Amino acid sequence: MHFTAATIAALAFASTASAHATMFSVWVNGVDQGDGRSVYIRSPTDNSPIKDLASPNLACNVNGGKEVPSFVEAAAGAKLEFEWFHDNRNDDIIADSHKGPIATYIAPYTSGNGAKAIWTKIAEEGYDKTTNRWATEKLASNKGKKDFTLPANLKAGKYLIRQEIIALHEADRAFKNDKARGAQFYPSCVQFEVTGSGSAVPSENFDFNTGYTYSDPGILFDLYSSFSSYPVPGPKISTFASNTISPVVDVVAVVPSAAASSAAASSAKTSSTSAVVPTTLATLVRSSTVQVSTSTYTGQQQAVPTAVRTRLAAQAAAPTATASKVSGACSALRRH
Ligand SMILES: [Cu+2]
Repeated sequence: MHFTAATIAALAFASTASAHATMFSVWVNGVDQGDGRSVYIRSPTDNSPIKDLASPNLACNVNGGKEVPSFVEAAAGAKLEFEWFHDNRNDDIIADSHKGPIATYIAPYTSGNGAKAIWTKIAEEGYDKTTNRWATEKLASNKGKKDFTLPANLKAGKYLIRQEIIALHEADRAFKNDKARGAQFYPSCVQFEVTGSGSAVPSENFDFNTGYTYSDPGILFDLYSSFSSYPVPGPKISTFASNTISPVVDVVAVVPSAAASSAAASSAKTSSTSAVVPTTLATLVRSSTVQVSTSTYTGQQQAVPTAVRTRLAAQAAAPTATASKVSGACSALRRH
C-alpha cells in the first residue's frame, strides 16, 4: 500500500487535531498580554499530555528548558488569568471528557527546564461537589481562562509560573502499568517579571518528578466511580500565597490610598518643616499602602477593577451548567 498526499495530510491533521489543550496568553488585571506562544510562554511543540512522572518534561512540558524572549510584567498582588485553548483560540478549550483539576505553581526564574525541587503551589482548584463541576469544566465555560492571584507579598524579580491541567479520564490505571492509560498532565510555564515591595520568596521546593507518584489518590483516580471529593495532588497551597487580597476586596480598597495620605499629613506634628517631617512617616504609611495598592490595580490599571468585579459577579450569578458525566474514555473516543 502506498500513501497518497491526501492520506498523509489526513494523518497529519488527525495527529494534531487529537491533541488536547495548550496555553495561548496571559491576562494581567483583565488586560490581555497578547499571543504569548513562544514569546513569553515556553510553548511545547503540540498540545499532547505528559504521562510519565519521571519525565523531565513534567515540570514545564516539551521545550520547557528553552527560554523565550519576553516576560509578562505584573505587580505582586495582581489578578492573573492564564488562557488555554484546544486547537484554536476560543474553541471548546479542552475535550469535555477531560475532567480534572488545575493547579498553579511558582518558582524562582531558571533558564532550565524546571525539573528540580524549586516549585511552590500558589493556587489549585479540583472538584466542586456542590455544583458537580471540575476545574476543567469551569475553564471551558470561562473561555479558557483560569484565574489566580499573584501573592501580594511576593518579592520583585523574575519567576516561572507553571499552570497545570490534569485530565483524569484515563487515570483509573497508572501509566507505569498501562502505557495506554494514566493521568494526563498538561503543564505550561510562563516567564514573569514581578514588581512590588514584597519580601516573600517561594520556598516550598516541590519537585514534580519525585513529589508526584503513581499511587497518589489525585493521580490514580477513577472518574467513573462514585465520589464526593477529589484530592488535588502535590503540596498544599503555600501559606505565603494565602497572603493575597481577593480582587473584589481590592476594588473597595482603592479608597485607602487617599485616606492614608491624609492620615500621614495629619500625623505630621512639626509645622516648620512639614515638608520634611512627613517623609519618614509618609514613607512608612506609603510602603504599607503599596502592598494594598499593588493589588488594587493602581496606575494605568485603575479602570479595570469595575470590569473585573462585574465579570466576577456575572460568574457568580451564572447558572451552573450541569456537568454531564462522560463515561467514554478519551482514548476510546479519540486517538491520542
Ligand atoms: Cu486528550
